[in-house]
Amino acid sequence: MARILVTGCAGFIGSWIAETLIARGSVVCGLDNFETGKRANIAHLLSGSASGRFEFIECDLRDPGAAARACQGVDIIFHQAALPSVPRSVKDPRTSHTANIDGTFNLLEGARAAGVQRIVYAASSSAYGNQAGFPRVETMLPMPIAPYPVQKVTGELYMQSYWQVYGLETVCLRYFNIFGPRQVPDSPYSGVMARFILQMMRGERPTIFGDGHHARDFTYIENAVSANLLALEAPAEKVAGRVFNVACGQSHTLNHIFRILADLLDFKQPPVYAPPRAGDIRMSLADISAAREAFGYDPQVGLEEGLRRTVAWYREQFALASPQPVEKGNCAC
Ligand code: UD2
Repeated sequence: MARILVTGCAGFIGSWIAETLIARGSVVCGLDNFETGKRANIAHLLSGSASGRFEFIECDLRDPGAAARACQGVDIIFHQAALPSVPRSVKDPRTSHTANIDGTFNLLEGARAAGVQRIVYAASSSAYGNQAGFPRVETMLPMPIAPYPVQKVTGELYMQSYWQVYGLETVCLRYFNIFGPRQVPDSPYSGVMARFILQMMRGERPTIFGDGHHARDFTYIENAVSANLLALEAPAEKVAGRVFNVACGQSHTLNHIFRILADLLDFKQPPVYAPPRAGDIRMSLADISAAREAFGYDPQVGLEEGLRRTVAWYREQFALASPQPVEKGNCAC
């Protein structure tokens, strides 16, 4: 059986990939440094029925020796470890540079030395920048604006180089605003969906940066996980050395997202509008036909269903974190 390494396994997307692989019968080794990942995201993998099929290594890919050791005996890698967020990279480019470029390079070097067969890499749709032309097609030249997309495009170029020079099968998946359960909601760098949901649940007015017409091709997590598993199984001649958009192929404005979430959460107040963030792109919309043709990617969960599931999950977490007092007369005992 292939030995699979998931980097960033305690993060939002990495924990979903690890969990799905284990549910399908794979044995998974997960790696995280907990810089943004959460122990709670892998607690269920470390105990219970999954525990025999999950091994965890706490390490930082900025350490070349640790990266090389993590690759020993590994056949496949899902490289999700990264320090995400455009505004974080604008504020502190060096820290995200070391995590995203040095960490990725160290992993590639470890993988090359260990004879790893394939790496599926978490690339970013922010690579396209603000150039003209929608939907975004993989043949467009990258035009990254902020340090974060520069780092992610660098990772793509390294992935393609290691395929061409060393024959390491690398597949780059450009994620378009993935959202869903487990996305961190309470950091200044949180994704907009998680942030708005938590703020509305707390009765706080969310802030929309810009006029609300900024739009994203928001993609529910299960669609992104399915793209990863399909990219793992696809023949090398279809995917190796290539870049693919992973999205839904529909763009939604922040005003629209605000309205759907306000309905789902029965939130009655208006948003606060603030100036756009430095480094933000205005709009994203993907052409997903390359992934469809190369490995049969077909996103199954649309925006509204994804938001319903996401809101339900945060409601459950919020209720667990702040139990309500039992009202008199409601007690069934
Ligand atoms: C997301 C990813 C990034 C990368 C990129 C690809 C996150 C946190 N970031 O960046 O890693 O993959 O997509 O395109 O998932 N916004 C508000 N109010 C808020 C927070 C955000 O209006 O409180 C706006 C923000 O200005 C932007 C949009 O929402 O216009 C999306 O922001 P984001 O931080 O969720 O994601 P993005 O697109 O910067």
